[in-house]
Amino acid sequence: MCTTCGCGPHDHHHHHDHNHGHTHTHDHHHDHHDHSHDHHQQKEKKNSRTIIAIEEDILAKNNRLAGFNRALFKEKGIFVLNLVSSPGSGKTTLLERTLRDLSGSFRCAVIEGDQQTDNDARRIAATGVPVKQINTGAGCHLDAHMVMHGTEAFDLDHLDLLLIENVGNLVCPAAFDLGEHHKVAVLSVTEGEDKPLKYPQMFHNSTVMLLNKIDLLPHLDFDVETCLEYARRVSPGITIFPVSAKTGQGMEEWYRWLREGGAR
Ligand SMILES: Nc1nc2c(ncn2[C@@H]2O[C@H](COP(=O)(O)OP(=O)(O)OP(=O)(O)O)[C@@H](O)[C@H]2O)c(=O)[nH]1
Ligand SMILES: [Mg+2]
Repeated sequence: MCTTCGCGPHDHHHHHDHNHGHTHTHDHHHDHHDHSHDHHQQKEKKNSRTIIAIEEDILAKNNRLAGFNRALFKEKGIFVLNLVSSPGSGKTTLLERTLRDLSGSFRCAVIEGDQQTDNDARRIAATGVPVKQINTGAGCHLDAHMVMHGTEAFDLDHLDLLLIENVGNLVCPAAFDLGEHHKVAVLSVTEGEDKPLKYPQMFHNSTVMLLNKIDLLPHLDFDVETCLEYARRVSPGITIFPVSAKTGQGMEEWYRWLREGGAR
């Protein structure tokens, strides 16, 4: 039994099947009596209230555990970033290059979140940096509980920078505080410049946006200025670094932010 979160020894990766759907309980015998219709509507109302209550409960529990994580990171002096993006924007490639360039200066560790496989953890391990893979199964995001137990893999007394790669998904990870200092949104130029407007919560909640794969710009119609304007529209203070994780272009600016941002 974990004294902080109350979970049992085999409960570390339980999945929060938070139900975004609707529970339709149609019986197909269309009854034309108003009574039955009212009853059906009341039932639907009650179901949707239950779903909202469950979601609020999940987020409240998550926020409480994120608070524990934040306090732990503060106590240990660890700077923590949560990388969020759609699948394939280049999070792992960015991490690989960042770690190869900076792990001589900072003591780093990585938590990798994916539904399945340890592919990304193996890529990070090849850089020599300690890494913990978390598989969320059906889950579409990391939560504070998973991260709390994920950090047990590391010697927190000897760590400066913890980088968390979230599950590739531009929606749900925006709602789940992990106790990080900042969310870092990665957007690659192949995804289209309108993504900040279409998924505003993710960009609004992020301190930094890494605009990745700029080496591909000559082959695309992507309008960088329009994209930056959209990002600033939903997140006025956002810091943006156009980068290429492949060629290394623009990475120095990102490293400067990391150094100044708190990774000592
Ligand atoms: N041209 C180019 N390709 C890149 C760049 N960064 C990443 N890629 C490629 O994009 C693909 C996806 O990169 P990953 O780093 O695996 O992306 P990810 O965001 O970690 O993906 P998930 O973990 O599956 O969400 C790979 O084929 C990378 O080689 C870049 O800056 N330029
Ligand atoms: Mg990855």
